[in-house]
Amino acid sequence: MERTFVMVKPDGVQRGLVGDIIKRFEQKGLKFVGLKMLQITPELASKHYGEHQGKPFFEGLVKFITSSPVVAMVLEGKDCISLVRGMMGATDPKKAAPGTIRESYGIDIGRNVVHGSDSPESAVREISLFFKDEELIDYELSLDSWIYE
Ligand code: D4T
Repeated sequence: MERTFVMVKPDGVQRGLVGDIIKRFEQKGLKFVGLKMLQITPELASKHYGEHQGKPFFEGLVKFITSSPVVAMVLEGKDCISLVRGMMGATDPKKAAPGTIRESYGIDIGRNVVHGSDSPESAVREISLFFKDEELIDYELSLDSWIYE
């Protein structure tokens, strides 16, 4: 089983999309092992988006991500990093496949509603940036045998 970090960004929270987005992951069969709302500080934003430092959109990205609360979560499931990336769709909502979260809810690349880790290394890094160990809960889902063969 793999874990990934997912976040409903400020636009998703402001637009009342949290429930719909969480519902998609629940209905897919992914397990929530951590879930919370928080206000991202500029310091946390710079760490999270460190790879984009120096790019033209960096300043706007930090301003946006710190502008209002986000909902952060850790999901667990088989191949869930690529599974969640697929469910979110391409970074630019205009290029996202039909039915994906970003295609369904977004228009501009800088307001693309959700974030999900893009690799196992990013997942480990992002989970530890946003969650303490004690905030992640290990438990069995009784439905697992109806989701996995
Ligand atoms: P995140 O990290 O938000 O899940 O997005 P992606 O992993 O899909 O895409 P990314 O890291 O390349 O971009 C991070 C973040 O920056 C915004 N962005 C990106 C932007 O506003 N303008 C741009 O030109 C790009 C490339 C959108 C997502």
